Amino acid sequence: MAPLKTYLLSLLLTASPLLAHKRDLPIPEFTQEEIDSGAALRELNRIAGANAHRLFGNNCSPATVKIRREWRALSKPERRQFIAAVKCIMAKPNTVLSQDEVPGAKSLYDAIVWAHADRSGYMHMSGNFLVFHRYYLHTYERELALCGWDQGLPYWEWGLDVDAPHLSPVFDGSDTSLGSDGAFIPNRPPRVLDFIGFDEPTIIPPGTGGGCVMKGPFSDMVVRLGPIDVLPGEPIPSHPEEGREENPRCLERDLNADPLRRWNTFRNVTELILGYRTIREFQGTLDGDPRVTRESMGAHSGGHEAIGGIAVNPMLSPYDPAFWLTHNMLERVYWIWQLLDFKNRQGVHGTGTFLNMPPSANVTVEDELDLSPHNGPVKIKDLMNSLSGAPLCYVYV
Ligand SMILES: *[C@@H]1O[C@H](CO)[C@@H](O)[C@H](O)[C@H]1NC(C)=O
Ligand SMILES: *[C@@H]1O[C@H](CO)[C@@H](O)[C@H](O)[C@H]1NC(C)=O
Ligand SMILES: [Cu+2]
Repeated sequence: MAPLKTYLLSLLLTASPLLAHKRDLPIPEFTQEEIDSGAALRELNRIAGANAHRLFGNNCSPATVKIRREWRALSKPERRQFIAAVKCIMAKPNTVLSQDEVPGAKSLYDAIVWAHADRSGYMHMSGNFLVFHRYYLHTYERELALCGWDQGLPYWEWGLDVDAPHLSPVFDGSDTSLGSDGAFIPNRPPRVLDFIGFDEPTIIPPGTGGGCVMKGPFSDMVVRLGPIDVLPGEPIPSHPEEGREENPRCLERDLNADPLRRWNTFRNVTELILGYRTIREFQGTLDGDPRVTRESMGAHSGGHEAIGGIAVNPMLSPYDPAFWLTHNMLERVYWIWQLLDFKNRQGVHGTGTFLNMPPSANVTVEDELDLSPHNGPVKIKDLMNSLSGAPLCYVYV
């Protein structure tokens, strides 16, 4: 095993007498300062990792487990290697998705984005939401491995960047970032988001960009599919008719501290993990589900709005290479939450359609998720343990 991996695993698994523990570790009381500084979240991640050690299945071991780290924990050569793997997926021709169906899907990356667009109404605001994105990230991680990045998918720790996302090592425009902010477009109106089920619209002031990503690795990226307009106040559909042709344009971004401060601080994330015991409340709160909360947005949309540009389109958001890092942070929050009480947090909640429109049956863990043509069907219950090896095999540090 590589020395770095050995070291990270020792941090994760040798919480000394804890290796012998059979039950989940107790959760300590945290001070407000520990919560606001991120120390509490770090400790919760450590406890989750210690609880996880007994869950290794046959096809996943300390030697093979992928360690998902924060972007800043990667060395600069590692960041460059990761970026090269993303570009490799973008450079591979699409050989999986039918050209009759989606003529504009020229690259493998386009085809992966379409897998999200085509299922949008079925895995947003539905019982599939967390587990679908879990499987989607895993599938992308597998493609990255085929492109030379065989480590865990990195994540973006929002709490470190709530004041200035454009200065974040994720977005600073250096050759070790995912590219800069978009070019600044002045005098834009705020976004007025009329979410279904809320009386008042949610107002997001414009961010610091708005135009094409200017500097760094993805300033020359070509976005091909879309646009697909999602009408305000209407449910998000699946199988969109439009947006299937090739329509080359730049990657747009509009980095924005405002949503991060409102929904993605260390306090917000820590309260999400500690404040809710059922999957209904936990998922409903992080996703601003009107059936569960009076807060029209949560950490999920907050992460998208903080990136702006195509990342706020519920169908095409995976076009932004940062989509994978913000969703991986959300997945980390779900992973920690689950592992703090693993045996009681095995369920899903909700039906199989966006806000149950049109009405559909409750999703159950016996149902299958399908990611064709990128990955095979998998039972939701087989996505509950990230260490089963069937198919998942990762931890967060
Ligand atoms: C998120 O946390 C910040 C402080 O870190 C707080 O001001 C804000 O009200 C929180 N948002 C929610 C929805 O609780
Ligand atoms: C679906 O789930 C809801 C909430 O858990 C429950 O009230 C309802 O009875 C379920 N519907 C069916 C058809 O099982
Ligand atoms: Cu999504």
